[in-house]
Amino acid sequence: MKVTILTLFPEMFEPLKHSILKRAQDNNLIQIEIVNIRDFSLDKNKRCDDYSYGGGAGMIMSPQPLYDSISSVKTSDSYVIYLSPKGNILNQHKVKDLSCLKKDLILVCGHYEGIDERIIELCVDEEISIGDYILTGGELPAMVLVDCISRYIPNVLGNEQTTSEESFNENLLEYPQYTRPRTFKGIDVPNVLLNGNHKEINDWRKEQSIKITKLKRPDLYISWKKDNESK
Ligand code: 4FD
Repeated sequence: MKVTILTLFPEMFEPLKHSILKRAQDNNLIQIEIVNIRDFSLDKNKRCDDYSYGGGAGMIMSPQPLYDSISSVKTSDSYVIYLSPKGNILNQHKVKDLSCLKKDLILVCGHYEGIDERIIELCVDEEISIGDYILTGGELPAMVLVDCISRYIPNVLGNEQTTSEESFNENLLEYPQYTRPRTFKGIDVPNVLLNGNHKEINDWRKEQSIKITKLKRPDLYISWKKDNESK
């Protein structure tokens, strides 16, 4: 998979150079290219923002540098995503779809009060939001998107990928997990996890997942129940 990120703040993308995403790039499983929108500005001072027609507080990103930077990286395989609070809310199903169906993503990071609407009309295939809150820019959402999409690229995760997202776990929250020591600050690891009976352990974990989901995320619980009725 190839991901091209268009931004006015390329130095913000340092986190993608570490840990699992570093290894994924070193192994050519994912290619991440950061492009500075400012390099495309035809303005004599390289400005990329301007006042809002109609007035109002805040600056808007100008269409020219955005249009030219997108055009410079776009191919017939590109899927252009604009990270914005108005977008379709990201969830694990969407992540899976993007990772499996698209091989060339272009992520446009807005700043200030957003971008000129004509760029959305002309260039953007989909607007995505990572949740109902406002950030200072689309850079963190772009990194969130790259990170969660990468987990579905074969061989990016060392070993554990399959288990947590497999059928029965879909739409369920994770069960509680423990590691050594057996007792910590007076709290014991549940006995069922120590007896080596894998059927009992799996049953306990499933029961915990269902219980926690029902309690904390009734919306997910309903989706899980629906999915499991039709099977
Ligand atoms: N919830 C998100 C995305 C971007 C962002 C921006 C208009 C502000 C939150 C367009 C206004 C972009 C999100 C930049 N904040 N801030 O995914």
